[in-house]
Amino acid sequence: MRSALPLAGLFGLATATPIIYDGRAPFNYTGEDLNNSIDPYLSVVKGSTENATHYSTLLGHFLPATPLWNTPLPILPILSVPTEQPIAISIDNTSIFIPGGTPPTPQNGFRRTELIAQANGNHTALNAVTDVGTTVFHVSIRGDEGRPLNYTHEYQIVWIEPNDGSHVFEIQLGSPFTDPTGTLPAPEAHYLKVRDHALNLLFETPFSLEDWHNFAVQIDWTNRTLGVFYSTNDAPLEAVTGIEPNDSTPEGAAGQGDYHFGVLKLPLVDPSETPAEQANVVYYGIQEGTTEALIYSGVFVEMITEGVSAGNGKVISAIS
Ligand SMILES: *[C@@H]1O[C@H](CO)[C@@H](O)[C@H](O)[C@H]1NC(C)=O
Ligand SMILES: *[C@@H]1O[C@H](CO)[C@@H](O)[C@H](O)[C@H]1NC(C)=O
Ligand SMILES: *[C@@H]1O[C@H](CO)[C@@H](O)[C@H](O)[C@H]1NC(C)=O
Ligand SMILES: *[C@@H]1O[C@H](CO)[C@@H](O)[C@H](O)[C@H]1NC(C)=O
Ligand SMILES: *[C@@H]1O[C@H](CO)[C@@H](O)[C@H](O)[C@H]1NC(C)=O
Ligand SMILES: *[C@@H]1O[C@H](CO)[C@@H](O)[C@H](O)[C@H]1NC(C)=O
Ligand SMILES: CC(=O)N[C@H]1CO[C@H](CO)[C@@H](O)[C@@H]1O
Ligand SMILES: CC(=O)N[C@H]1CO[C@H](CO)[C@@H](O)[C@@H]1O
Repeated sequence: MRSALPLAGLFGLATATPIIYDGRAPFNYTGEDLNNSIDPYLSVVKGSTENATHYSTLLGHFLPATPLWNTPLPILPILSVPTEQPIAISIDNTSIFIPGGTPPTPQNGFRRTELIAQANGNHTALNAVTDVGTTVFHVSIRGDEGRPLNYTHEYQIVWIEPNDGSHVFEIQLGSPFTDPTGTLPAPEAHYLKVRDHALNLLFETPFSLEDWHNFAVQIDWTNRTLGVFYSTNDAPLEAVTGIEPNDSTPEGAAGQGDYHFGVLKLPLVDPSETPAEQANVVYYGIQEGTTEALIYSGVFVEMITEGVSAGNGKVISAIS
C-alpha cells in the first residue's frame, strides 16, 4: 500500500519489508515462557541440570536493546521507545548440552547456551519460510562487562545450522580452535568475524563490549551467496561486502537450517589426551568452567522485496 509510506515516520514503521520471523523479545515475554520454549525461541540447547532462565536472562528495561528498531513516538518522532528487551545469554561449567540420541552423549568439550528461532512451536517448519528466496538475518550483539569471554578460546555466537551440522554462515569471536594449539590469543582474537560456509572470512570488526554491534546477513538460498551489513549502536546498517559465493552449502532443503544465537565455547587441546581425543572438540579438551556471557537483541528475519531494513525506519537496497 504505497500511499501509506509517507506516514511511516508518524506511525514509526520500524521496518518496511515483510518480516518472516521476529525474535525481538517483547516486554511481556517472561522467564516462564523462556523455560517452556514458548515462541519465538526454542531454549533446549543448554546445560542439562538447570532451567533456561539460569542461562538466559530477559533484561526488561535494565539495559536498552539496540536502538535501531525503536518505535518513534507519534507526537514527537525524534523520541522513540524500545519495543524489545535484550537477552543476556551465559555459559558456566554446567553448560554441557546432552542432545537426544542413544545413548545420550554429553558434549563435554563444549560449553554452550543457544536460543533457536522458532514459530508455532516448530523450529524446523520455520526453515521452509526463512530459508527460501533471498532473506536477511538480523542480529545485534554486545558484551556483558561483568562476564567477559576468554579470547584464547573460539566462540561461535550466531549461525544457521543445516542437518549436516555445518554453518551456512557464522559469527565468531576469539582464537579459532587449532590442533595442535597455536599462539594464543590469536591475532585479532577480539574481532567479531563473519565467516561463510567454508569458514572464509567475509568481514571482521573489533568487538567493543559496551557497543551494540548490528549485523544483517543477506542469503540467496537459490544461488547460494552471502552479503553482509553492519553498523554500531544507532547508526543505520551499511553493506560491508559484495555478493560472496557460498556454494559449498548443500543445495535445497539439505542446506536449510535452524537460526542459532548464543555462546558456544570450544575447548583447547588437552595435551594429556590421545591424538584422536585432541581432535574431537565436541567431547574432549580443556574448559575452565568460567561464567561468561553476551547480550543479544534485534533478532529477526525479513524478505528483500521492499529492500533491507537499516534501522530508524530507513530502508536500503539489498546487496547486488
Ligand atoms: C505479548 O503481547 C502481545 C500483544 O498484546 C500478544 O500478542 C502476545 O501474545 C504476548 N506475548 C506473550 C509471550 O505473552
Ligand atoms: C524457570 O525455572 C527455574 C528453575 O525451575 C525457576 O527457578 C524459575 O522460577 C523459572 N522461571 C520462571 C519465570 O518460571
Ligand atoms: C567443570 O565440569 C567438569 C565436568 O563436569 C569437571 O570435570 C570440572 O572439574 C569442572 N571444573 C570446575 C572448575 O568446576
Ligand atoms: C515441525 O515441522 C516439520 C516440518 O514442517 C514437520 O515435519 C514436523 O512434523 C513438525 N513437528 C511438529 C511437532 O509439529
Ligand atoms: C582463559 O583460558 C586460558 C586457557 O585455558 C586459561 O589459561 C585462562 O586462565 C583463562 N582465563 C580466564 C580469565 O579464565
Ligand atoms: C542467480 O544465478 C543465475 C544463473 O547464474 C543468474 O541468472 C541470476 O541473475 C542470479 N540471481 C541473482 C539474484 O544473483
Ligand atoms: C533442567 C530442568 O529443566 N530443571 C527444572 C526446571 O524447572 C522445572 C519446574 O520448576 C523442574 O521440574 C525441572 O526439573
Ligand atoms: C567467499 C567465498 O568465496 N566463499 C566460498 C563459498 O563456497 C565456495 C565453494 O566451496 C568456496 O570456494 C568459496 O571460497
